[in-house]
Amino acid sequence: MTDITQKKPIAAIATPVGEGGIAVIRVSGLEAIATVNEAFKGKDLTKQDSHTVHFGKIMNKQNLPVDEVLVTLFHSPKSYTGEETVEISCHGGVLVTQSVLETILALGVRSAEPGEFTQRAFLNGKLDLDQAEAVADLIHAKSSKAVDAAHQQLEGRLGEHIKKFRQQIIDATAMVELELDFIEEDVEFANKEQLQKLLEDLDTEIAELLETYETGRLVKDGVKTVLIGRPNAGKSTLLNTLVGSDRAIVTEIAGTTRDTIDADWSYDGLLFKLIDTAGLRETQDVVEAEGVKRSQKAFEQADLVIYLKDLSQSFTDQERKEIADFQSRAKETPFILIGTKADIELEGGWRTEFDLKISALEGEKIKDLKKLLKDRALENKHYDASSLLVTSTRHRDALQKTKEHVDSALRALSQGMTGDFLSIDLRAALKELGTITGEITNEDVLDSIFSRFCIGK
Ligand SMILES: Nc1nc2c(ncn2[C@@H]2O[C@H](COP(=O)(O)OP(=O)(O)OP(=O)(O)O)[C@@H](O)[C@H]2O)c(=O)[nH]1
Ligand SMILES: [Mg+2]
Repeated sequence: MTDITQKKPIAAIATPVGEGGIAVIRVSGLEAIATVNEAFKGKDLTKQDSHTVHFGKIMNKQNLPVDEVLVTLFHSPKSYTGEETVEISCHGGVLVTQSVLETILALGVRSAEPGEFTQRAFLNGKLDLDQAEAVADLIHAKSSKAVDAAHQQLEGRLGEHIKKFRQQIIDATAMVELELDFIEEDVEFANKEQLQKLLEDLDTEIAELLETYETGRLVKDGVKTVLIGRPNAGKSTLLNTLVGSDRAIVTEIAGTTRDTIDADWSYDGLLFKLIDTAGLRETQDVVEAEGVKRSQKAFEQADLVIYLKDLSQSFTDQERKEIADFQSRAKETPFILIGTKADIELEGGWRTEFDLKISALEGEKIKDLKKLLKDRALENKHYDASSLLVTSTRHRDALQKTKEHVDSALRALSQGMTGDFLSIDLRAALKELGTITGEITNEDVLDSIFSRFCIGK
């Protein structure tokens, strides 16, 4: 662990703003305990052990009580930030909490920026950068699978992989450098095959980790699922059925939905971001035409498309063409063809294969549809709860660049280039890996990462 640097103390309310049983104000930094002690009426906090809790009152400058509180003390380095830390639990009213915070700020403590506690934890070596990012992911997680993925990262599972990759590169570098030492004596590259195998294995392992990103992204951000079809097909009805409330307006008038409507829906731990759209048709109505445009745009960003066909109406040429279009693009965007209004289905068979025929009105096959959505969303993507997923584009980009450098080293090796060429590639690969865990970083990256946090974390 790096040495702990205690910076000037910062403070913030760590619990959500609003009325609650209790609220917590966190103070961290140099002499945080002595500073809070100035406003604390109770035991002398500077004489208490780490990880102890004390009852007392916070008093303002006029020596009037602000609130009765419990303070928890953490001595450096045994705290979240690594610094000396005090957590003040006060009554959970908006005004009370604010007054306690202001009393602490009046002692010369600065208001914390978003994520500043976690940033200090990172700078003090308490967390790797990818773990700090996992803290933000955990806070923002909207489904149980997203929570699982963030936990994996927080436990350091990604960091372990990165450390292993680093070691492999260091081993490769050692082999290359051995060759460099002997170059004047014209020694053959004795370990060429061994080096090649090492780099090839590394290349495969990075590629395997990279492959998890597609699933990781869906798990973390949710599956963008677009409901598409002709006016009156029953899109809004299905959206309402899935989310279990009247989120979208449903009428028998074709062209009811004008704008796209978003709703979050979770199934079996996976978040779906459902998007209901305006029915696809040629129209003179400017508002509806704009809606149709938006439907098409929603489709372009979709992870999954559900095309709904009203089974009480025979196919139009336009519908056949649309379905064929979606089917031809199904490789890039998974596509489900659903027949709706099965309760009033036309007599006579269909030449088209439906994935399912449902009736939202009678609740028929809705369970099967939910399961189908999940299966299709994660189809061809390996997922099991214990597997590590790359969920951030920042990590994916760095892994991709690492792989490019390893590829380039492999090419140099096969072309019989000298060791110094390989060294350049290997050093560049190491550098990329270092950006994931935060050994190598710059302020812009840190700012953008920690600005995602809430104040008080
Ligand atoms: N019988 C029957 N009627 C349904 C079913 N699902 C929807 N409907 C009816 O079909 C009509 C149109 O439903 P909507 O959900 O508004 O259709 P939409 O696809 O959103 O239509 P637009 O917004 O106009 O594009 C309404 O009168 C619904 O009550 C069903 O399963 N069975
Ligand atoms: Mg609608």
